[in-house]
Parts: sequence; structure tokens; C-alpha cells
Amino acid sequence: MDAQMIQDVASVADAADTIPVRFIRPEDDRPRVKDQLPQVPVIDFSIKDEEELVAQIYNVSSEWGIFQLVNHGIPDDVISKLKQVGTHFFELSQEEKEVYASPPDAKIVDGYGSKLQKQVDGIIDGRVDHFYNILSPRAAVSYQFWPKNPTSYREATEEYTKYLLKVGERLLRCLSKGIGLEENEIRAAVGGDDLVYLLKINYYPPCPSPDLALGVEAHADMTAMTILVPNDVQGLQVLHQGNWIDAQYIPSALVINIGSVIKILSNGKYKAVIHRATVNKEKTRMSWPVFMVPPEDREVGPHPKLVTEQNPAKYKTKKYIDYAYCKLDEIPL
Ligand SMILES: O=C(O)CCC(=O)C(=O)O
Repeated sequence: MDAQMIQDVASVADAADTIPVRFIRPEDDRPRVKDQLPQVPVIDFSIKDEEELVAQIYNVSSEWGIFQLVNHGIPDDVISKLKQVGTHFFELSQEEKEVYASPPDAKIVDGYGSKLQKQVDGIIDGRVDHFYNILSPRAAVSYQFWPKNPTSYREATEEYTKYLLKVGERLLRCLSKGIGLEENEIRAAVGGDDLVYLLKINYYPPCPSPDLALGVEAHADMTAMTILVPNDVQGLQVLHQGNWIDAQYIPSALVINIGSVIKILSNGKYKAVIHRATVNKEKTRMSWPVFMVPPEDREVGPHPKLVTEQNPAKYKTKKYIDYAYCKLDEIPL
């Protein structure tokens, strides 16, 4: 693979304490936040009262579309190992990483790549390199894209997956009950056993002018839901009531983003949060989002039980792939 990576650019340009112009965002798209704004809400997943949990998740998902989940049942050492093996991979030489490069124009997204390869109006779309692995379902996993170095990469990532699936499934049940559906109806609507859990590792090298650039530009996730762990470098920002807010780093918490598919399914009751990632002057930021992706041919639309004469469908019903295509090309939903 001949493509250049953000990691290479950062090591040359940042040593000179300059930022190439192609990373500079327009004035109104630079990372500022106002002081004294509300914090992203926190949900305690160990609450015994299931109805109370469902109500809390409904409230934050309809008001914010994002929350931090604590006491989720994934042991700290499982999360630490996931982060260790991903960090180790990004510290390998460029040559070693490129063994796992995503094939150009491939349909599958597994492998190593960079935002450096994508420019909009001459501006790089983000200042981040990334690595993708499908975690589940088993039949969709391509082990040839799983790094052999570090040797514990597969074991650590599979251990995390085991716990993550339980969290993902329980969240889907709560979201389903929250809007008056049977507990398995959202899961079934987003793909059931064919729902794909797709891990992305984001690697944002330090940037000499973090106030001029973005790691990932503002977007909502097109998928059903995203479960993210960050490292301890602040960077995730969410748009809430017209203001950009820092999602504070809470050790051990999972960040849960509602995606556009669940917004559509709920006929707009749930919000898909707009978010972005900033970069840091001295430190490397990393994050590990897992996207819950419906199968391409799954019909996505407002759930029929939620559509009535008084509450007509706010979105069209079409295949997930067609929604994903509109999103990419910014065609209105
Ligand atoms: O790094 C983060 O906190 C956000 C990442 C993100 O939004 C993405 O990869 O789509």
C-alpha cells in the first residue's frame, strides 16, 4: 500500500511545529466549547429495577442520543487488554501495519487505513488513522485482518467481544421497551443474529494546532448504535441544544451513541447524536468504537407499531444500504 498515513504526516510536520493547510478547518468548524454546559448523562447499568433503567435510558436517548454507561459488567482488565493490544498494533512500524491494509475499493471494511485518503474541498476529512475488525457474527469475521502482532490481539479482542455482546443486547432490549415495543423487537428489526458488531480503532497523533483541526468531523453514526471506549485523552464532543460539549473521560465507562437506524425505527423518538473528535497538542488520543451495523438488505423504517394516523411515518422505509448510501452522499433522508 503506497498511501500515506496521518501518523507519517504527524511525525514530519509536527516536528516542525506546523500544520499543513489541508488540515485547517473552516472558521465555524473549529473545536470550541462553551464553559458551564451540562454534562453527558451517566447511566448505572447495575440498577436492579428494570423499569427504572428502561425509563432512564429512554429519557437520555430521546433527549441526548448519547450517554455514558457505568457498572456495565465488563471487567476493567478486559477493557485494558483491548486497549493495550490496539495501542501496541499502532506502535508497530508502518511496514508491519500495512500488511493489514484495507484493500482499495473493497466492499468489506476490515483492515488498516487513514482519513488522509479522503479530502473534501481540499481539506482532509479528519486527522486520524484507523483499523477495522468485524467482531460478530462469527460467519462475518475475517481473521486474515486480525494482527498477529501482538500475539494476544485476538484473545484480548475476543474476550472483550464476549462481554460487549451482552451489553449491546441488553441495551437493545431496554431501548425497545422504552418506546412500548416487545423487548426483542428492535433487535429483530436491526438484523437479529445477523447484526454486525464492527470494531474501529481510531489513532489520532498529537497535532501542533489542535484549535485549527479535527480528528473526526461532525457526524451522526448511520448504524443502529455505537459502544465506544476512549483512552484518557479528552477528545469526544457532542452537539446538544446547539452547543458543543466535551464528553468527559470517565475511567471504565462505555460511551453509548444512538445511531440513525434506531432514530428512524423509533420514528424520531430517539435522537442520533451529532458528534466529532478533537486532537491534542502533546498526546496521542485513541478510541475503540464498536458500530452495530444492520445487514445491507435489511429494510429500515419507522416500526409499524409506532406509526398511526396521529403519528405518521417521519422517514421512508428502505434498505439499510440505501440509507447508508444517502448518508454518505448527503442526500436528504
Ligand atoms: O474518537 C471518538 O471519540 C469518536 C470517533 C467517531 O466518532 C468515529 O470513529 O466515527
